[in-house]
Amino acid sequence: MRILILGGDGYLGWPTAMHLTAKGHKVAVVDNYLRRHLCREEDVEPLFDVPNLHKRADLWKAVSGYDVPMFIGDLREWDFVEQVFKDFTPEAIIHYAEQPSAPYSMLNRRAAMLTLQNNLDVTANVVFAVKEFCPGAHIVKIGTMGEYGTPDIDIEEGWIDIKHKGREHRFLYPRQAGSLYHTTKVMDTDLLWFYVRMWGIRVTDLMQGPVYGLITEENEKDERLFPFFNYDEIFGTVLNRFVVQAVAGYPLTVYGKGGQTRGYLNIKDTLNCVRLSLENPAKEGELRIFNQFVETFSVNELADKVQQVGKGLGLPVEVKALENPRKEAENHYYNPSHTGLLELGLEPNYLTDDVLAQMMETVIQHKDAIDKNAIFRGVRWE
Ligand code: UPG
Repeated sequence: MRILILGGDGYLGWPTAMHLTAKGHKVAVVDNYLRRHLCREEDVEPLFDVPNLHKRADLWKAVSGYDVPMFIGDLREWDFVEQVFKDFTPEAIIHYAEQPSAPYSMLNRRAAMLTLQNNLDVTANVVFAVKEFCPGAHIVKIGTMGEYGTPDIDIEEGWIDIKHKGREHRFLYPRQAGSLYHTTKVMDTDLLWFYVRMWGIRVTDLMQGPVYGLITEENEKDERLFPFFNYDEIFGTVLNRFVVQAVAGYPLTVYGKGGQTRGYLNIKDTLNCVRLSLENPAKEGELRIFNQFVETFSVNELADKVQQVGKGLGLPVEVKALENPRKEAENHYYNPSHTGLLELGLEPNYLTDDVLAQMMETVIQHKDAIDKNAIFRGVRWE
């Protein structure tokens, strides 16, 4: 399949490019280095130096023999979008090209506007490009479990049947996101659903939970192919942060009561979920939604696991509850369903002690590169 990866330089984008080429697909990547640029601006660099996309593609070619052609540019600009889609004519598009951080979106007005404009403009341009240059192509969009928030009832997989005054109708499951970033994902879903109804495009929206990890089948023998590994407050996801904190001797930053529960997955599972969605596409005129995670944990449970495994490696890990800089429920009901991807054949990689220990051992080798000042600055939601 000819697959175009938008946001192909990112934490998930580059590992996806390697994975799909290794599985026999023809892949091209697009990126404008927004993530790198924002990390530099906020002085929160990832743990490992990451070569630019040209160098990553050369490295991957030398290791695997596969080509990954690339387009460097901004998908908010229609001329660039036109050039990319005309040149590559994809059969499927993976859309990761968004500002991905909730704390970044809450920093200030400028960051909020960048998040809104970037995320919505790119999503709209993708829809217009598919209609004009490759009708029938399948859009696989990364959404977030954060679109649903934490309602006091079970979370369904995208849709809910509502009975009202004796009649029944199927609607998108109610969404109530907890940051502006997560809200842009809700808006993306609405935009896609609108054009599914109007133009019959085919879309899979993957409601993903926080991802952890850095090792995949494709990069395990060569660290130069590792993804961005952010551990800072803005771009790092919670478990990646806790692992780095454990190694740095920095008390684990549990926000508030720590009962915040989310659905988590290993980066290896992200790659498999995306590939399974591509290889079993949505139908024309369908918005298919999967909840993309494999197990749920509270923040306290994650901190306990990191503490236990850290102790086993001789790390004296402390946990410190901080006043929560976010506005979110700290004790809540959480029971989201997640059967769709399992039915497509996903074989989950669970968070075992061995998996955590392997992450910690990798980070220990780069302990000197950890910048403790980036770990917590207190970006408040207010
Ligand atoms: N949390 C802490 N301490 C920390 C960091 C986070 O307690 O040091 C809590 C946080 O308050 C939240 C939970 O951990 O309740 C998860 O936070 P985080 O891992 O930062 O996830 P999100 O803010 O939900 O965002 C990540 C990705 C985003 C993706 C989303 C999927 O950044 O791109 O859409 O996970 O849920």
